[in-house]
Amino acid sequence: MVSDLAGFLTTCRTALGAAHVVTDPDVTDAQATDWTGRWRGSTPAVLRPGSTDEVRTVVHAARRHHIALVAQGGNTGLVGGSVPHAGEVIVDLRRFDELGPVDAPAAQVTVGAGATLAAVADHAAAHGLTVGVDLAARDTATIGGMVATNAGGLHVLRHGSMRAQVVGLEAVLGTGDAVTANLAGLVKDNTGYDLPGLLCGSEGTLGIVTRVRLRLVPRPAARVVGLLGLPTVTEAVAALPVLRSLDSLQAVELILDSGTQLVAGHLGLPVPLDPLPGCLLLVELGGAGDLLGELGSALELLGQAVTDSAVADDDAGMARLWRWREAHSEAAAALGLVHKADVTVPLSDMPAFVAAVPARVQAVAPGATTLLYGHLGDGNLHVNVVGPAADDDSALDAVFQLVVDLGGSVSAEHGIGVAKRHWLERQRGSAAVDAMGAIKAALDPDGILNPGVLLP
Ligand code: FAD
Ligand code: 2HG
Ligand code: ZN
Repeated sequence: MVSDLAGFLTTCRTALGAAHVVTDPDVTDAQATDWTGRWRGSTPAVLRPGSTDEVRTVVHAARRHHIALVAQGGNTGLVGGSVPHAGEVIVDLRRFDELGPVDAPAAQVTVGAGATLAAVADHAAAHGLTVGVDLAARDTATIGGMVATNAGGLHVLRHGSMRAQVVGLEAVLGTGDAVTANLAGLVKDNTGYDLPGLLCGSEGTLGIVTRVRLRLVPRPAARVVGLLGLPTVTEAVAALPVLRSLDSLQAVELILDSGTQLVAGHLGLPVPLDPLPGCLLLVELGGAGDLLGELGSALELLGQAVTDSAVADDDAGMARLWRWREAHSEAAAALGLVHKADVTVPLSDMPAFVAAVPARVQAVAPGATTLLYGHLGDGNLHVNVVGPAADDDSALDAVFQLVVDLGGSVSAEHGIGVAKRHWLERQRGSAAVDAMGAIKAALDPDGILNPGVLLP
């Protein structure tokens, strides 16, 4: 099939206005590379539609002229899904940034797919509400991208991942048809297949999300953050029952001494606990009760397992403690090109997994630096490896093999993208992958949406 880029762009210029069809390489090149710099593509154009009708026109024209498209929000995805690997045209959704009125009785809001997480959270805060998912890329990541990746983040143990926040949505499918599903925000609607649920985690391969109806959660009246030092991951996992018993628990995040030292060097700060324990848990409580008292009783119950701790209940102090966890991605990036894995393993295997990963990586990538941290409360660990060349998958493949052997998942939250495509079938089995392929063929019959992403 011969593609007709010139004809396609002419249609787009007429529909979107020439200003919203960007072909200047100074702009397009930046959007063709991902946040990590590992995934680099190229694109002839970035389209910036401003309405659902314009997206429909773009998709219909793409079908007619045989042009492949890549949906893009904040371009903070970490699996290469937002990058045009084979010269696809980028559809940038960031003009969809409208924030609908907060429906306080329903605790819901309808927002454009291009609204950033931070903008939606600020908008909801005026009503004492917030978004149930939070993550460090909040100022740039868009709601559409978070839906498409079914993002997880820091509060999954409290509120679930993005799929649990999505009540309804509007999307333009690969057919060019716009579908709306429960934008009215009905709590109960059992009329057939769950399209919003299907689009969550579809990574732009089935449809382009344009608007989202989000469930909001109460914004905690107050918060307390504790950084607890423990000797090893074994004690950290053993602490989970006590921490989970806390009514106000919002987050339990894991960092290790090696990562803490790296962040200290990166930020130019002394380590937060001295002497530095082998393992640190960042614990956040939120609510209206006696949070310091609650954390204090947990510390008492944990006894000598916690060798040292730092606690803050003021905004600046809590932000300082969170920085030790959230700065891991940027500290790793400062070392060089980072290979990223976001895996789940059964919590009972977590200590052995943490112990085994650096050696597995060294065996195939001698001299590589391995950084481990993550959302311990969800059994989700991030593995960052610096050393191997961009196209060398051997280190992450060794990690993924260990994960699969333990009955875990090769993606806890970032998705499959192009980074883990070759693991999908081993992870899900051929029948499931065939079913996914059938859904893809039905909703994107010409295969023009994010070809090469997610499905093998
Ligand atoms: P993009 O990167 O633009 O796109 C991601 C995928 O979604 C691509 O496949 C793209 O094609 C598709 N897509 C984007 N918009 C749409 C749309 N409107 N319709 C259909 N498809 C679309 N993820 C977590 O889960 N938890 C974390 O804690 C977390 N922390 C992060 C911290 C940092 C510093 C960074 C850089 C990233 C982090 N991420 C995390 C990864 C990332 O998945 C999220 O930031 C976010 O979900 C991506 O949103 P985005 O708008 O940037 O999407
Ligand atoms: C986090 O939890 C994110 O900080 C990013 O999911 C992880 O950069 C990473 O590897
Ligand atoms: Zn994460």
